[in-house]
Amino acid sequence: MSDLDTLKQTLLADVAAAGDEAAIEAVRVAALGKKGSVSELLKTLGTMTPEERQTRGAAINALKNELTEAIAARKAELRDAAIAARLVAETVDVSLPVRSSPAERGRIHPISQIVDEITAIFADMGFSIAEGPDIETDYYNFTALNFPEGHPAREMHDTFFFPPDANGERKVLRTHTSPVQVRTMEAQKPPIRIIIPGKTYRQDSDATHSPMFHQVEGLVVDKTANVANMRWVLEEFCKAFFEVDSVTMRFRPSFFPFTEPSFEVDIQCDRSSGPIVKFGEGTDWMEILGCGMVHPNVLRAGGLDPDEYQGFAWGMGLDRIAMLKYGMPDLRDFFNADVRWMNHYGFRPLDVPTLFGGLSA
Ligand code: 2NM
Repeated sequence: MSDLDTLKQTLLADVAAAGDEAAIEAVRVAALGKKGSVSELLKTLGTMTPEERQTRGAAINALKNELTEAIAARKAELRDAAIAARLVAETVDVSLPVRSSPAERGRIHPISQIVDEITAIFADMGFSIAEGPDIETDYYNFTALNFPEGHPAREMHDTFFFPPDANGERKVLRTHTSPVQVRTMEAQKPPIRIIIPGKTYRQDSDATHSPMFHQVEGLVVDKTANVANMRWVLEEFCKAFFEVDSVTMRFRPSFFPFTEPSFEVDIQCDRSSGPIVKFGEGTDWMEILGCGMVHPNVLRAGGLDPDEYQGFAWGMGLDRIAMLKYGMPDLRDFFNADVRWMNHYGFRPLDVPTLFGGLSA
């Protein structure tokens, strides 16, 4: 075999063995580059006799042409293979299910849903929302609300106290949202129609009590507000909230420092059909809220003259109501941040409660 045949065999084997586009380019440079093996042979053409050039020269040129073609063909092959591999790797299976958006997967906590429902009901009656700080002064949480110093009702609330500050003042975690009513009376002229949803705190923890819980309170102040108005507002609220056409309510005399007279309100219900209570009918009574006419001392604390203005107010705990409305057995589950519980009891973010849509539709 001639030296040219041997070189050709070697180079064609290299071409066939090149596994990617970089490898085939390396083969090309080694053979046909400036100092490549075939290029070196081509340089010898000038030193040949005319006879040599016709035989050996032609053979060298044939080798060059054959090799050039082989390299081009292998290059094309490798490029096609690379494209085919990319197409396989980058395939999108359009028949796979789409992952749902965060707005679909997320859930509204039942307490937030209840607040939204209650807000929708009272907004429809012309109330606005008021809010205030969770950390309150002793004055707004107790004194302004007609809890005298040393009054046993201060202990009744099982208050969380902060350590005294530099001035000896001891802040508290508010035990009710009522401080917001006083702050609103100070800031705003009657007529006042507000509801106050928020977190409240008392040292108490079992299946039906959490040290952090939720209230919605309400306040109406004008020149003629009276018990009959209060009764109508609360009845309309209960019908809308429990989604029934009529309710039977019972007002029992009670005591709160901030109202006089004071009442506890029961609603007729039916507990015979399991954990979800039916409201508005049946033979049982369930306490759902406290209310009363705002005490003159509280109006005074709010900067209002009790001989000119009168008001009524009420308060209800949301957590227990949510448990009863949605059939949840243990209050402590509310605040465990367990995603399985949220998926079961939570509400879809885009199902916003409205009165015209039916609250829970
Ligand atoms: C209740 C029951 C009865 C109430 C009173 C006031 C204020 F500040 F206006 F006097 N706010 N909330 C009130 C009255 C709250 O919760 C069971």
